[in-house]
Amino acid sequence: MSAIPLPSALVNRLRSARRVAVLTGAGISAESGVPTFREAQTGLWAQYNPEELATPRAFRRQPKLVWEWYAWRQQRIRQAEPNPGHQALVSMERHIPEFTLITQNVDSLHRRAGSHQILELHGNIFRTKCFSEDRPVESWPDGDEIPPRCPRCGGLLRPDVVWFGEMLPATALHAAEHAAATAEIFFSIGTSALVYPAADLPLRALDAGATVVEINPQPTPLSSRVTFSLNGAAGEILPALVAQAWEAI
Ligand code: BV8
Repeated sequence: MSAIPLPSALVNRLRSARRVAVLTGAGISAESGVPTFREAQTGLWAQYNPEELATPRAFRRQPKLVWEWYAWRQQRIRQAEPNPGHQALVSMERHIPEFTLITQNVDSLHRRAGSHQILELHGNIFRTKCFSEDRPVESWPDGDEIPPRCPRCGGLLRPDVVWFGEMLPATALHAAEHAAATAEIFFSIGTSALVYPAADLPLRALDAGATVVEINPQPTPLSSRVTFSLNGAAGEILPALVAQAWEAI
């Protein structure tokens, strides 16, 4: 039995739930060693504000710098492994008839952990697309030019992530909004709840009468609104929640 005291009302509600939606942010990957989006950047990147680099404007002005920032992040993520928080969500998916995992993360760690129903709201750092055509590019000839160029049109290649000021993928966003509006329980895990429209999803769930649970060691603008605010690390709380809901019986 896990040592972490969790509200029995939540454990019982989760055990009998049929429709659950989960929104994750960078915090769920923190215990895998992937720096969160807003924590201090290290080394070469310490002088840059991620919200300024993750924009089309930054790419137009300094394409090489932005491409190299993403290449550095890709390398950090490749060295990371899914952690017990990611794995607990794989277990949860197995126990819940209608389970939707919505992530703001671009790191593929949920997929590597074994989750299936994943909605990537902000794209994926390991996919590349042409900046001019806005179409995916699977491969391109080796060369010294950074960023590399589109083999179809010669435009610059960029990571297939959603930058600030860019629209989210409509299909994923609509599916996420539907999941938020119909969930019995909505989890907001490891996100500062600052970035829209993702941060709107737990509010939609609240408006629809769902039980909303936040898991975060720090308070966020959402904390005062949720049904249960669990202050701690996702890698500790989620395994305890799954154990108490389905393994302790
Ligand atoms: C949009 C991908 C419509 C790239 C990201 C002006 C002009 C245009 C738009 C706006 C504007 N003003 C505001 C907006 C809207 C803007 C926005 O919300 N801005 C905010 C900052 C106010 N949103 C957008 O631009 C979105 N698009 O609105 O389009 C539009 C179009 C045109 C014109 C007008 C409108 C696009 C948003 C997507 C941006 N891309 N990422 C990349 O990764 O490089 S967002 C970025 O922030 C991250 O990737 C992440 O997805 C997102 C949220 O961050 P978090 O995941 O929450 O991470 P963070 O570091 O903030 O927090 C980590 C949390 O974990 C902390 O709370 C910490 O306590 C916790 N934690 C730490 N350890 C643990 C833990 N929790 C649990 N366990 C632990 N162990």
